[in-house]
Amino acid sequence: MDTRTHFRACPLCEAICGLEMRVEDGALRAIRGDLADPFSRGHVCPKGNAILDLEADPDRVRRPLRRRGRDFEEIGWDEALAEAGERLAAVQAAHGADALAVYVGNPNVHHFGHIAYLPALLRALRTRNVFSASSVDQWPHQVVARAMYGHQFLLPIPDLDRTQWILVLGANPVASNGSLMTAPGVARRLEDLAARGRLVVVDPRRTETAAIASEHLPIRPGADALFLVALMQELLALGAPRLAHWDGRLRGLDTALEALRAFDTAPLEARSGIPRATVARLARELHAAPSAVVYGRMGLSTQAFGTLCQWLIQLLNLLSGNLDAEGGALPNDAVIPITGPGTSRGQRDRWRSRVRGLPEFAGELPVAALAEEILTTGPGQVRGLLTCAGNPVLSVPGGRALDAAIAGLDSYVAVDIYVNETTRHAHLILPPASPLTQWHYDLIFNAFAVRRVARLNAPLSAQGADERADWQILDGLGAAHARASGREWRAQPDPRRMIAAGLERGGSGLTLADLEAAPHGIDLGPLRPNLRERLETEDGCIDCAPDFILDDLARLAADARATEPAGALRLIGRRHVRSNNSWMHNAPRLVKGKPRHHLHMHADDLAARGIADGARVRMRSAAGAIEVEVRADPDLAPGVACLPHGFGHDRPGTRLSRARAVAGASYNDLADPMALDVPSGNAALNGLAVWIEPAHD
Ligand SMILES: Nc1nc2c(c(=O)[nH]1)N[C@H]1C(S)=C(S)[C@@H](COP(=O)(O)OP(=O)(O)OC[C@H]3O[C@@H](n4cnc5c(=O)[nH]c(N)nc54)[C@H](O)[C@@H]3O)O[C@H]1N2
Ligand SMILES: Nc1nc2c(c(=O)[nH]1)N[C@H]1C(S)=C(S)[C@@H](COP(=O)(O)OP(=O)(O)OC[C@H]3O[C@@H](n4cnc5c(=O)[nH]c(N)nc54)[C@H](O)[C@@H]3O)O[C@H]1N2
Ligand code: SF4
Ligand SMILES: [Mo]
Repeated sequence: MDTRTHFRACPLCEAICGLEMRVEDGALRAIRGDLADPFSRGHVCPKGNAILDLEADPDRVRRPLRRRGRDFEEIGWDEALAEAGERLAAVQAAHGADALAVYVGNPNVHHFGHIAYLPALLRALRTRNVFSASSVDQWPHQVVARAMYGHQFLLPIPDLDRTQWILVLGANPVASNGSLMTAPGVARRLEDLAARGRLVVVDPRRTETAAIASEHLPIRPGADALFLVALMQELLALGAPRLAHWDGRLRGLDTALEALRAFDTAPLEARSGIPRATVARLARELHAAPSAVVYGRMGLSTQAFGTLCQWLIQLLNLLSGNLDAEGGALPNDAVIPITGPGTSRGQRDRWRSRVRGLPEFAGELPVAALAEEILTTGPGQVRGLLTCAGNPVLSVPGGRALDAAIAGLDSYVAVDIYVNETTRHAHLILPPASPLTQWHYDLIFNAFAVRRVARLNAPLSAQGADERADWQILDGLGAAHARASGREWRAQPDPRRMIAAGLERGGSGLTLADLEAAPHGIDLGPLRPNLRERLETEDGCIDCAPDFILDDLARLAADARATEPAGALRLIGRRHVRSNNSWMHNAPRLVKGKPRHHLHMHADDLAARGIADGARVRMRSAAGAIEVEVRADPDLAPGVACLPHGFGHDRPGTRLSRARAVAGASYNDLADPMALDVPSGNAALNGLAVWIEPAHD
């Protein structure tokens, strides 16, 4: 038997763990963590192993599919690409450029052949109706980075391995493996941190991360901005801020601090459930720690005050002397830069969505507006769709309406590897070859990592003659669309050449050959201060008081005084280490064992409604209703309900034989597309008011 090992970074989450893959007689047989990867040091999670399932999945689409009635037929690549280009061009010729919408999903960012090739295609399509998973995820981070530091990707990352004190809000890295903080084996890193210093977790649920923390504060959903304003007030009360590093480089600080000092935080305890004295003690700890960092993620970004939360976090890190400081929060100066010349800094409000008038950010509109852009008639109505690695029917608020809207489109082309809840409506599905057959460099996650690292990933095996790589499909689509619309298309270079050009632009001195000689990756050391030199604002200063963010304080003040709707619970999400958004429930390794799609509630809330543990309940919000099984959960505070997103796999016409068995219901059939974090337009998914009662058969 011919046996060999291959080393590659895992493409399934932000942790980018090095994997060791055993290949026997040309077939992938086993996966384990790559002990020689200096960053991940052998870490692997159940999803990494489930690559075996993905590679072997009989449901996976491997040839282009064309709709035929209610089913699909396989067709050849040349025909598929030509027809896809014609369909997209025809919609635009008949109804204008904006009649074509594009939705770009999460896995794009995990494949060089997607992320590096999308910009050229999007430019060629010339539509203003571009949407992505970013506006149900991290837009507040990008909007704040752009407003304060001048570039959407100048994101300070927690210096996790060196900090002495960390306040984690609305993130559960032990389950999610960390986000906007690439840190493979993050649980061990957090345990080490808690042992040498303090790890404080603010989360309505006692999560897996809270369980290893020094302290857990169960907050009421959506109360974080108020909590952070109070924390800032307490920090300011401890004395002058530590700003020597920023001499002459801060604009608007007095304006910001004046607004925050004047803000009425009297409702803090009633609204958040956290006593003022606790906040004052945390401020003293933050002030006294030799190094410290405040970090907030999904639970903060996808709530009604996502932008205020992220702005307050930046200011807390700044004023406690921890911004751009070792052990604090520092941007990663990656060897392939994603900021600086030639990159998109992230403009705001150059155009607005047709129906609701929502401002654009970084060339995209909020995806919460996609369904209405399809369903509302009139000039500029969306009539065609291109999705690339996305499942918006399960991922964006108002999923049911979007499902119906997509079903009625004139043309829908999907670049995807499954016939799922969204792509089942496609006229054409174009499936990329396995990522294991491609060259790959993590453009984004090396740049958001807690250390300076670089890793080039070589193909494990050759792409088949009857397969097309992701980058070839995107390039081919661009060419076919240009041909059909009588325009020019400049073919894109292959990934190796793109990666080499990126390295050269970065000027680190590292070459493709250097990376190729280090198949386990290269460690270039810890994060180092560099934000001050990299600020991209017009005047080179940090803007501490962007108008459109300060304006939102009035909305926060109103929320702090609002009364709870009668009988409502507040719904939040949940991630599990064996799940990955909506698309890995077809992997046997991940879905075996007890079901994980249940609604969780506190036993008192069940009793008050006469609901038995394990029963089916009917849950309703202002936007929709679903039915799902419920479980009592002692880790949830009363008044809070908790449901994972990405389920609801029982719709007809999909090819997901395993996922059907764990159908569950979709969180986003309840989530309200009108509920937004106003300054960014990001969806407010968490903190949704829901009413729950026993389901009647
Ligand atoms: N209620 C609620 N909603 C949420 C969230 C939440 O916490 N709660 N989380 C949000 C977040 S953070 C995100 S990122 C979004 C995710 O939203 P989406 O990106 O829309 O959803 P995914 O489930 O990641 O779907 C990924 C799609 O990519 C396909 N795919 C997988 N690998 C490849 C590949 O290599 N190439 C191609 N072309 N396709 C591939 C899969 O088949 C699937 O269709 O969901 C958001 N929605
Ligand atoms: N296993 C697994 N890993 C994943 C994913 C997955 O689906 N499964 N998805 C990947 C993706 S696309 C992303 S973006 C990352 C996300 O990574 P994380 O941000 O770590 O994601 P979550 O686990 O959703 O953590 C959000 C936390 O916020 C809490 N929360 C909800 N509402 C509030 C609130 O109002 N205030 C506070 N303080 N907390 C609140 C929730 O209880 C939850 O514990 O995970 C990635 N990794
Ligand atoms: S933690 Fe993330 S990168 Fe590491 S093996 Fe699991 S899914 Fe892959
Ligand atoms: Mo995400």
